[in-house]
Amino acid sequence: MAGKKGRDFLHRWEGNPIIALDDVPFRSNTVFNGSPVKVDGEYLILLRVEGQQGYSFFALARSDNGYHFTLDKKPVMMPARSGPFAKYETKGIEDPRITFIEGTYYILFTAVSGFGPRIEIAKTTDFKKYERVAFISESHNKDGVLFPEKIKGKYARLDRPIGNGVGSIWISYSEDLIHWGYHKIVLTPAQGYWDSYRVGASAPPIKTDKGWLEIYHGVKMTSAGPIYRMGVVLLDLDDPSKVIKRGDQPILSPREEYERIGDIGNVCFACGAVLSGNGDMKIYYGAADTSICIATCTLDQILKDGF
Ligand code: BMA
Repeated sequence: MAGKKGRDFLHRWEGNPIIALDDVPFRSNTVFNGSPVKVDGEYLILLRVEGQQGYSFFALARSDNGYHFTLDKKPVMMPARSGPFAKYETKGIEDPRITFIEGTYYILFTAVSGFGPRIEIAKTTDFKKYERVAFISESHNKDGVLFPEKIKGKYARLDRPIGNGVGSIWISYSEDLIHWGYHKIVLTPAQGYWDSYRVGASAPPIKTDKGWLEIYHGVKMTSAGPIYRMGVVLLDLDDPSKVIKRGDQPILSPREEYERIGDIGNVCFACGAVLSGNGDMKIYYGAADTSICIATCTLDQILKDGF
């Protein structure tokens, strides 16, 4: 059920956080910003774990019900330390987002190095073997999410280059998932609103009969630092550079202690959602860069009242 009027639109699960440091079976610093996917009835979350060394890598969590997760004993993807990817992963790999297209799970993530963040793509078919494919942006770009199907014959993605200090959501298209073009701005920070400092795509877009539903993060800068909130925007099905509707209020804001206090406080940062056949949505989000939580609603509710 969506939240009460006057507070947040989304409903927080009472058992939050669902994954925290004590659930990680190897010594780490934090666990957050995980991308969920349902594979043959099993819920998987590809998690960002920050090691005590200081850089991030990925681990995998599994669950039968979407609420209680167990982590695999070892990380599944570490920053490359040799080969063609190593130079741009020296500071780690962050914020994976999974999209399933025609039998393959594609993972867009942020490779971080002294040259700045850039978007990289990897793929897996079984969550056992992960293959890096290519870097798909230059530096100072992150928050890459892939649409789950081709649009007018081309793959499409959203991302967030920082241009002139402004963090806006852009769209681009590709024939082969490697070479990208036709870049266009989709959403810019809204002056005077909760997302006035930066906006970035969070979950891979969800197809609905009303348009592409994008759960994004909006940042407001305050004298005490940034506040990361979750919001929604509806994009045109045939031309997702066109905004149909944009929420003027967030759907979730940091309020609980686990969202307020952590390595980076005041952060609710979604990386994905799982939609059931009956329209129930589980949105998985990183809280305060320190744990993973769930917030719920239904697709009908979000399309009707989320904006
Ligand atoms: C963003 C990303 C996220 C992080 C958020 C809040 O720029 O780095 O991984 O959750 O900042 O710190």
